[in-house]
Amino acid sequence: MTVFEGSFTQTEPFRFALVIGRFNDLVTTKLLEGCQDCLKRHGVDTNPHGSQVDYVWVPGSFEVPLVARQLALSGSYDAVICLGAVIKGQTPHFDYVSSEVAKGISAAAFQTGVPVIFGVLTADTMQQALERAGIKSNHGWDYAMNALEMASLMRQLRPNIGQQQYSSNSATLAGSLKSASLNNLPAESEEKA
Ligand code: INI
Repeated sequence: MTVFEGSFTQTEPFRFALVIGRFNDLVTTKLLEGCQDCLKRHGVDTNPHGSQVDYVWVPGSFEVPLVARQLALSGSYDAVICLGAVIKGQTPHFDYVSSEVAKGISAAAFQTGVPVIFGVLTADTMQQALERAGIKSNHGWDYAMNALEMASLMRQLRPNIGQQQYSSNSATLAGSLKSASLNNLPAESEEKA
């Protein structure tokens, strides 16, 4: 029998997409910095003009799952990292946004088979959010670690992916997104073949 676990050392072949909510961008830009710092220090080229990381900005956390799912469907990425900050206010908006984004991100991963990292901070106050986005620690770093580990693990669990190298439906993101649909997912039988 075998023990499978992700490593953090062989990051050269990985490609990541980051989806970032602009709402509360004081926090999300800090999460992004932490995330980039971690990826960089593990050998990932985080330059937006490079070949390993693409960045997509959306209005707020509520929009993150739709875009994350579309990116995962493109077949172009080993993991999609979702960054957002939902902060409790005087209205129930917080509850709607936070519950939908959590469900949506989970669904995007399940529906596509691509790791979609839940990097959406929920906090009672802006102060609390900032403490987790750089003042005390930066959860952006942790989300990047989760992405690296899951990317590595999924390659081991689906060894074919190494040879396919995103070839199923994507040469470029633009091209792949046009054709992305659930139909592009490999059938269960193909995956095992
Ligand atoms: N979006 C966030 O990312 N964080 C929040 O705290 C937030 N609150 O509290 O309103 C928020 N709202 C915007 C939402 O994500 C959508 O962008 C908007 O509702 C349009 O669909």
